[in-house]
Order: sequence, then C-alpha cells, then structure tokens
Amino acid sequence: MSYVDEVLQNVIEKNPAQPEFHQAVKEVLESLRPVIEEHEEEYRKNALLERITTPERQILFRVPWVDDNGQVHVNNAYRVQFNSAIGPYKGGLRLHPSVNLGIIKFLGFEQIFKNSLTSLPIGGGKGGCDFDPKGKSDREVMAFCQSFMTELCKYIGADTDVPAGDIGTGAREIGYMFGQYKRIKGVYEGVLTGKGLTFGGSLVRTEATGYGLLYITEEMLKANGIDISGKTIAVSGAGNVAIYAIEKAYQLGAKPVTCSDSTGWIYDSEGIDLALLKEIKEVKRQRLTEYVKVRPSAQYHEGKGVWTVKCDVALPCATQNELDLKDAETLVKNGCVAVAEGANMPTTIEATEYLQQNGVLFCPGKAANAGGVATSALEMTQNSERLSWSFEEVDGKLKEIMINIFKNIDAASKKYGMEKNYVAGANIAGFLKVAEAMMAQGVC
Ligand code: NDP
Ligand code: 2IT
Repeated sequence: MSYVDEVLQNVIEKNPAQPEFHQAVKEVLESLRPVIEEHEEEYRKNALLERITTPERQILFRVPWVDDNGQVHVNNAYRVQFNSAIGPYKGGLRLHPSVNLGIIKFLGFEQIFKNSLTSLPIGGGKGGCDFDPKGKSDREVMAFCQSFMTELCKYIGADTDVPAGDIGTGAREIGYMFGQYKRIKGVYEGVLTGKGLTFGGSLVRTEATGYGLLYITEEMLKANGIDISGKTIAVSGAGNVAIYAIEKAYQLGAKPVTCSDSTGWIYDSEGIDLALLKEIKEVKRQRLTEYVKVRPSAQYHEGKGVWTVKCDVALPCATQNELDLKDAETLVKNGCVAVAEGANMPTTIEATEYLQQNGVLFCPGKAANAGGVATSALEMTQNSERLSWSFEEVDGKLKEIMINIFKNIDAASKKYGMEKNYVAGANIAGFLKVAEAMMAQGVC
C-alpha cells in the first residue's frame, strides 16, 4: 500500500465519527501524492505524514455560564493546537451549535497549510464551542466569553497560541475574551487578533478575509485572461466574510446579486444593497427577511438556493459543504467561470472535481480566504512593535500577500504537471514549507 493510502486509512480508523476531518485530510493527501512519492523513504522513516495529521495537543473543557433567568448552562469547548513548526498556533474560535471535535480538527488541519501559504510565521490551530450566540443578550454572551476564557487562558499567549474570530465570534466576543484574559493573567499582550481599534486591533482586519478573497479572485481571473469588472457574482453567507467580499466586489466593478443566512437567501437583481445588509447583520443582528421589507428589487427564498442564480463567479462564504455536486452542475450549466472559497471547505470533494473537470477555475479556501489570518499576523506584528499602521499600509500588504499566494500556488501546480489545478498547487506549496521545517526540527 502506498504511504498516502496507509496514512489515510489510519486517520480514518483512529479518528472515528469525524467525517469533516477525514474529508480535509483526504483532500490534502490525495493532491500531495507526487510530492510524497518523491520523498517517500525519508518521509516514511520520519513518520512525517503521521505527525502532520496528528494534533500536537487537543484541549477539551466545559464552559458553565448563567443566563438572564439565573439558569446555569454547560457547553463543550475545544482548542486544537495542531502544528507549531513554522510559528505559534494561530486560528479562529468558532461559536456555533454544530461545533464538535471533528469540525475543529478539520479547521485546524486546514489552517496549517493556509498559514504556511501566507508566508508569515504562524502555525496552525483552531478552537470553538457548541455555544450559540444567536438570540442571547449581551450580558449572556459576556458571561459565556468570560467563562470560556477563564479556562482557555491557561493554554494561550502572544508567543504560544493566538486565537481570533470565526463563525459566531466577532468583535464583541473578542473584546469580552480579551478583557477576561488581561484580568486573569495581568498581561497586556496580543493574545487575540481581531481586537477593537482602541485596544490593539489592526485596521483592515474586519474587512481582510472578504477583501483578500476578491484580490485573489481578480488575480486568478486575470491570469486566465478574464476581467472581473462587469461580472455577476453569487455570494453565500451574510456574515463577516460575505459582507466584505460584497464590498470589494463593488469596488472592483463587479455586481454581487445574492447573499444568504442559515434560514434563507436573497436574490437582488439591482445588486445587493451593502449599507442595508450591514445595518441588518452588523448593527441589528436580524434575519435576512428584514432585507426584502425595504428593498423592492429583492426576492427572499426559504432554505438553500444561491447556486441556482445565473452568475459568472461564485463565492461560497458561509460554511463547510454548502456547495455540493448538484450545485456544481447547476453552476456549470449556467456558465459560471470561477469559484473561490471564502469559507473553509464549503465545496464537497465531488463538487470540486466536477467544477475542475468542466473548466471552472477553482481557488480553494486555504488560499482564497487566507487574507483574514494574514492580516491577523500583521496585527501580531503591530502589537509586538507597539505601533499601528495606516489602513492603506495594511491593505497594501494584504493585497501583495494575496497576489503572492496566487503566484505560488500557480507555480506549484505547474511544477508538478497539474497546471490550473489550484487545489493541488495550494496543498503542495503550503505543505512543503511546513514539511521542511518539521524535518529540520527533528522528532518533535
Ligand atoms: P459569520 O458568523 O460572520 O457568518 C456566517 C454566515 O454564514 C452567517 O450569515 C450564517 O447565517 C451563514 N450560515 C449559513 N449556514 C450556516 C451554518 N450551517 N453554519 C454556520 N453559518 C451558516 O462567520 P464568518 O463570515 O466569519 O465565517 C464564514 C466562513 O468563513 C466560515 O467557514 C469561516 O470558517 C470562514 N473564514 C472566516 C474568516 C474570518 O476572518 N472571519 C477567515 C477565513 C475563513 P446565520 O447568521 O443565520 O447563522
Ligand atoms: O479560518 C480562518 O482563517 C479564520 N477564522 C481566521 C483566523 C485568524 O487567526 O485570524
């Protein structure tokens, strides 16, 4: 049996009932085959693939908190410190009722290669909790965040592990967590990123993932002779990534016509009204049903359906496995030329293969959404030097990083004879740096 197949089988046997983790490992290892074959003896002897697919440390803890009626609740929380070969663990915290260990492990595993692609010194980690911030009062969210950080603070630090936002964790949650960390540890340090601008946050971090997604999409299209200006874009999600993807799409002359949340989706023939979307989602924390009440050009549909809208470019920005084979078939039928993943692993393996086989340019999440964590790393740098850079400076660096990521994944795909396969390019380019660092650091 080949080394890749052996490790894949082992991962599935040793991590039962973690389908998202199996999926992420399969996608990466499958595309690494040519690289692994080149170094098979060396990697096998050093158990490199066994080590890279096993987290360095997994922390599981309970989070008790009290609601506004005096009722105590208990949630399950996780921090998976996956790989520190190239820097301190870095990755977001997801707060959503679906969170479990397998989901956090898939996200942590992806983060290793994403962080490597940014070219900045950050290792891979991820955390989260099955707490649902939706419908909770500010006081309840604060009570949860304080209890969560009371335990998590034992394992993180500016030079060891630096969490940030993800689904359900935005500026409000990061603020409460930072306050509690400082109170317990008595240290004012850049232990979290995505902080408020008055206490060490970086300009552009809020916009970074969505902006970065559009910078790399523009670059991928340009490399294939296509101009993004004038293109119709389908976006899913209505959270941090989706909102700033829509904002940058407009700035580049494209027209985003959809967005969605977990209950339904919007098609707006005039283009999404960004100010209205921000008001509903960022300020009032309401459902998308509010959008159609004041926007005559828009239709609201219950359930899932963004990918049925005719578009040139599709940007899934909600959650994992939200774009399946049937969606991919519809996108191809409707003439879609490119898909770039704002979310982590939003496209199933079957859908990805179908899109690639049908000539759709496909940029995987670990490259396409790396702008968020890259800007987090820039926040860490600013915290270390106790300075704040201007919006233009951070945005300029973000754009440069995204263009370089595209160049590197394009080059890696060509080097291994898989031109235009940016999934393989991203996995290979991300892996090689981490592998070299692990080999140089010996058995650890
Ligand atoms: P938010 O919580 O801000 O927004 C998530 C959006 O997706 C919401 O509109 C949510 O709807 C919608 N959604 C629909 N179905 C689901 C579901 N089953 N589970 C969760 N959300 C759902 O999160 P972000 O925008 O920050 O994250 C979106 C994706 O981007 C995630 O995959 C995340 O891991 C990834 N990502 C985020 C980065 C960041 O910097 N924030 C960086 C890189 C990747 P509703 O409000 O109804 O729940
Ligand atoms: O998935 C991701 O890259 C994030 N949620 C951002 C992580 C970070 O540390 O900024």
